[in-house]
Amino acid sequence: RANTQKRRQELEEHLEKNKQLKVARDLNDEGVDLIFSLEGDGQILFSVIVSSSADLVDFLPSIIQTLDDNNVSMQHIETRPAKGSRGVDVLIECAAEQKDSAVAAVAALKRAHASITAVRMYKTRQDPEVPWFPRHVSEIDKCSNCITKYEPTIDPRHPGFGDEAYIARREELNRLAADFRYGDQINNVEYTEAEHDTWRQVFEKLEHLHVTLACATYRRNLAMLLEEGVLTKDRIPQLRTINAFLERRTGFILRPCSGLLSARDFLASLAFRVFQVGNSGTTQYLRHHAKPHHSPEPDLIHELLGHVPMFADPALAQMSQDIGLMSLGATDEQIERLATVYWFIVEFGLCREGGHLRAIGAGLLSAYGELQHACSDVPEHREFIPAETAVQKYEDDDYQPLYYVADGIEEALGKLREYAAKFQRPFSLIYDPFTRSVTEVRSV
Ligand code: HBI
Ligand code: FE
Repeated sequence: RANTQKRRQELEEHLEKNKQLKVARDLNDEGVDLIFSLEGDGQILFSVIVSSSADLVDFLPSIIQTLDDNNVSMQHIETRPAKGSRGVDVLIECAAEQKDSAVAAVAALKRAHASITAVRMYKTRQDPEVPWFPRHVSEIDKCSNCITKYEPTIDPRHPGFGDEAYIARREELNRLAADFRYGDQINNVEYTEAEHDTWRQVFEKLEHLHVTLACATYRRNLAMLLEEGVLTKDRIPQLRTINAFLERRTGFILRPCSGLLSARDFLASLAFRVFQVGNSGTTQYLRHHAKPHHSPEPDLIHELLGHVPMFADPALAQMSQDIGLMSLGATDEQIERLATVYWFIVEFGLCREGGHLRAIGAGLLSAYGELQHACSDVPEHREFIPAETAVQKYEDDDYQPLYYVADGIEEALGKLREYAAKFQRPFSLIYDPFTRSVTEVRSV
């Protein structure tokens, strides 16, 4: 049966090809140079160059009329003196809803006016504008555009709103991060005793919850981080120390940034296994004890206690990089979708282990209030399906009312790769881990 189906398909393809050849022959018989074969469904864009020996005023109206009669619309028109001989060339960019009307219109152009000497039909180059994207890890220097959201200087929702000392400290740390360039050694930051103390308090509080609510991967990696002395309960670690560990595990490296980045810039760095971390002061976490929501902006506790143990996992690292690679040169709409997938899986994802819900998302693993909420039966839980997750609205100002659940990290990675295969982009990218660069591959 499979064989019959295959033969039928071959036959259909053969017929389809011959039909196109016939179209080409018919047009050539009409004296039209057809530079391509018409194929595919949906709107077709094409260009024609009409050459005439007459004055523009004499034959232009008949061209316009002919296109209109055949349901072809004009999108652009320009004229120039014909090469070598007397007369004019008219270039018209056209759009047709149907292949047949395009063919009929072009054939009719040849007969539209006695003065028309040649008609040539071209495929319009359809290069949509591809936004700039980094090709090498060093170009992440250009991906540090911060967006203004949840600023403690202007936003009363920020726990540090109105706290002068906190705002000054935050500015100081952000300035240090903003000066960072590829290849620089990361500055060590001197934290105050109060900041270390906040770190310890949050660490201890989370530690208890992680026993029952963090996924096995997180617990295993956190144990390793503690055992190797990379993370300690009573001192805030330095990024350099963390990087030495992460680079060995998955090749991910942390790079300081000065706050909340645009989704495009943030995702682009993931393509190179670079994670841009905000390191605003930790002091405000004390206030979170009263209102234990997740932090409104990326801060060290979230980055280091939430993300780092997860980035040490090969499957999660790969999934983050895949999302990053998909984001390079993507449209704004695609960026929005990828940011949403990232949000629901890397930040707020859950998985099932032994019949229980466990957190894999860093936004949950670093926020004891939301961690308990997410794993309780209060919010809605849905199966993680990237294409559906990508278009779900999310809450970034309060607990999520809805969480996505994967069978595990590897299963989530598998689904993401299926989604990636269907992701439309006019080129594909090859990532070279040896040079940390991407190369564009275009099909002609
Ligand atoms: N910027 N520094 C930083 N850290 C994030 O976690 C982050 C960001 N910008 C955008 C963003 N996250 C979200 O839009 C993700 O869903 C992509
Ligand atoms: Fe995060």
